[in-house]
Amino acid sequence: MPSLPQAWQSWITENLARGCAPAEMAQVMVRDGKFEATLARAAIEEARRTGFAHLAPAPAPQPLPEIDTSANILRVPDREVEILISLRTPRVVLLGGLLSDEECNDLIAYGQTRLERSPVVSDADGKTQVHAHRTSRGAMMQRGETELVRRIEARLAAVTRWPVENGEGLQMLQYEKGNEYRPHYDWFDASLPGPRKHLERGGQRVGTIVMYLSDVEAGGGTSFPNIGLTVQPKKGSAVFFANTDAYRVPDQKTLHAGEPVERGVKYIATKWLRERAYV
Ligand SMILES: O=C(O)CCC(=O)C(=O)O
Repeated sequence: MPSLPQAWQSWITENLARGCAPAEMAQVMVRDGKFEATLARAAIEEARRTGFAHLAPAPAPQPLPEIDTSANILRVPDREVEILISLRTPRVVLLGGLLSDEECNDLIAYGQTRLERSPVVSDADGKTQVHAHRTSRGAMMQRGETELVRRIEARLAAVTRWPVENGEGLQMLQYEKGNEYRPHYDWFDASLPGPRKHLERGGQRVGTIVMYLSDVEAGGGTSFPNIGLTVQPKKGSAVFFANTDAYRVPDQKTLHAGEPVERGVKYIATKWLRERAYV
């Protein structure tokens, strides 16, 4: 571990000796030490190889939701979806025509009747709470709640090659003028007691799909401040991003925000994908 300060080298060896999980250690190093995830993982790996090989086998890369971006059209059983932009690190894919206009309108009409202020997860106890950082209103749906929801979920599973069972329920969200979701991560921070509780059911949120159900006259883009990217809402399109790498280390580059809507109303549906079945 020659390129790592002595204090961090000691921290790694002590935590490995205590039996801490390498993925969580890498997460702390990225967050608190501002190390690149690859360097953090390599340093932990080296420490395991040299001094702690007997404690646990080296972690193997795990599957992630993934979209085939080898062509400009992705054919799934019930639709042809356009591949508009594909970024490798962080993994971000912009999809065109994922939903039809009718599907967008029907999902809005269905969710519209039961909108409530959208919550965030408390760092302290994991309960959901209303917060000034998230001012949209939304409708939480059960997985498979209607034929339309089932159709969309099956399509998302085909597009991302990720089981329907690993998905949380769809959320339909409405942002009126001034509403926003300030920069945040979708992955759960295992070092905080509240988010850690959410990992018990289905594991980490390894992927996110934001589907745009409406155009927006001004504002309301989904921005990724750490990579200088903003996706403007276009009815029927969607942005997918992977929240962790294949070692389940959360990706700091996935910081993202729903920018304030300036004119018009923004409607989206979001889908969070877990590492295991979400039951
Ligand atoms: O409103 C958006 O564009 C992004 C939504 C979002 O960040 C989320 O639901 O996690």
